[in-house]
Amino acid sequence: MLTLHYNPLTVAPVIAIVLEELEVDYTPVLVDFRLLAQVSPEYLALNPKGRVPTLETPDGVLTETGAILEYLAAVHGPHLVPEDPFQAGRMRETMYYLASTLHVNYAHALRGARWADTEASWADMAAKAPHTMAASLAHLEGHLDFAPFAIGTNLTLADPWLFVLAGFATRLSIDIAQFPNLSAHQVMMHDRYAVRAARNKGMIG
Ligand SMILES: N[C@@H](CCC(=O)N[C@@H](CS)C(=O)NCC(=O)O)C(=O)O
Repeated sequence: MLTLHYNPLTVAPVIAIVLEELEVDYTPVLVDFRLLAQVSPEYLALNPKGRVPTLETPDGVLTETGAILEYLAAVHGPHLVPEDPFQAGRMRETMYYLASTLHVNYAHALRGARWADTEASWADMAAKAPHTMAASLAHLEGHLDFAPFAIGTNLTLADPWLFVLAGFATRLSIDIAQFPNLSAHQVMMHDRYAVRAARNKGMIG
């Protein structure tokens, strides 16, 4: 049995969507940030980074969205990784970009205290975040296939991740309509059965 520790307003819904895609049974456990549950001793024992998502598996505990996705694909759904090595490389290129650049750009709007100590610095980072986030989205808009999926004609691990993180744009008052490919991808993913299933369980904020 799998247990997913998540918060609906974060990147964690990516994992819920993939679990729904794969029709794998799992137990969702809400990590309530309002109660600072992510830094409770119980949660830190599971994930010392104090972040979501965390997945408890029969093999042990996994953290990091990309690592969890790769595990789920390897165990339950190899079809979510392109067979062609180059296309698989492009999928991971996208995933690493989402994790290390776009998500970090977004976090500067809300989590300045990770990087600086003064309120002026936080305000400066928050003011810059919509610009760096929009630049990341523009990059993805121009470089992914959208055929109709991010990498080619089949859903891959990159799609739910792209869907969730590009969806954060509106929180920074970025008009996603300026990116027609990303907009169409958002609409397509929003209506997918797995996304609706995760949403119905309250796992997507
Ligand atoms: N690199 C991690 C990032 C995880 C992460 O930063 N999660 C955020 C929410 S999107 C979090 O748990 N933040 C809690 C906090 O900062 O207290 C991943 O991709 O899984």
